[in-house]
Amino acid sequence: MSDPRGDDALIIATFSRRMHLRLEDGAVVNARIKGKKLRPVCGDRVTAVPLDAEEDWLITAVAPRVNELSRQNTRGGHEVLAANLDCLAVVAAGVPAADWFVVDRYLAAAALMNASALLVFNKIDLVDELTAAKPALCRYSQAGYEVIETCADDGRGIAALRRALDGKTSIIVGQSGVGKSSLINRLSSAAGLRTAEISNARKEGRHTTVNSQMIDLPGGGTIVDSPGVRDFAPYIEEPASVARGFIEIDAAAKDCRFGNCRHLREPGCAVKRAVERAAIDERRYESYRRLLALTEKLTQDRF
Ligand SMILES: Nc1nc2c(ncn2[C@@H]2O[C@H](COP(=O)(O)OP(=O)(O)OP(=O)(O)O)[C@@H](O)[C@H]2O)c(=O)[nH]1
Ligand SMILES: [Mg+2]
Ligand SMILES: [Zn+2]
Repeated sequence: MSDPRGDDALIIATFSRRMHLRLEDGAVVNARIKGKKLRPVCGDRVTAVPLDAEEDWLITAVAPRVNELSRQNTRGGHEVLAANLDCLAVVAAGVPAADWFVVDRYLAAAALMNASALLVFNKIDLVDELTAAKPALCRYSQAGYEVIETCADDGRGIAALRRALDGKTSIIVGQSGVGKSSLINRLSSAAGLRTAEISNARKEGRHTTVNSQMIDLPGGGTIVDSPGVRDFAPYIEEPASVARGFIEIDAAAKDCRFGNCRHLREPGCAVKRAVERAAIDERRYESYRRLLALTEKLTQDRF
């Protein structure tokens, strides 16, 4: 029996305005949302009440969030994708070809929401693509990111991935077709997520996963499978915070002459110096500059 004030429940799947909730007693129920203002996402704690003569429950309130993964949309607004996360597992692969700028922006999103981040390079059975990606992967390790190489087909790297996710609430993100759902199916044999071959002609994913859902991992912890993207930019309120999204740039910035250095053309910029002597990867720096420019543009548009 639920008490009249409503159950404290967890959102474990979202289908537009319809949700799956896990109640305190572990039961999973369907739910819809009261009114138009509430926008619960996977990972949200919500208050829900059962409805008379209906199977659905009604979500009446969303608890304050520890953090949220939000994406910028084109008109300066933003959309929350998931909430209350400990870790973002960013997946790339050789096929479809990795877009490292998208990877960078997910890694930045993790840092800015105070979640840990993990770069997963999947499909290492595609040996030529792995060889081609190695220099890029090394630069991420050197910058201080945890990098795990996996093959969802034969299971290589899955134990390391499991250890990295153990006990945490994580989300798996990345381009369509890189193997996010396949990796979760490997991590949990009960997951049974739908996967599909990428298109032959364009070597792109088919956007097989269309909604976010949370899957419990057998060793503890839980992971949200999310729809693949073509592009992603985190929602960032202040351009000054962009540097915090790039851990090696943030570390170098401590030695800049000016506290408000944007690391572009300022004198005494320790970040530019580090790029010049190749201590910071030039492409990562370019990624920082692109995200800063985008954030500045969108911030201006908001006013
Ligand atoms: N060769 C190879 N293929 C893989 C590997 N992992 C996944 N695949 C294949 O890649 C294709 C896409 O896998 P999915 O798991 O559906 O990819 P996804 O990232 O979930 O894609 P979306 O749901 O569209 O975002 C499928 O045909 C998988 O069998 C791998 O390690 N090696
Ligand atoms: Mg998928
Ligand atoms: Zn600087």
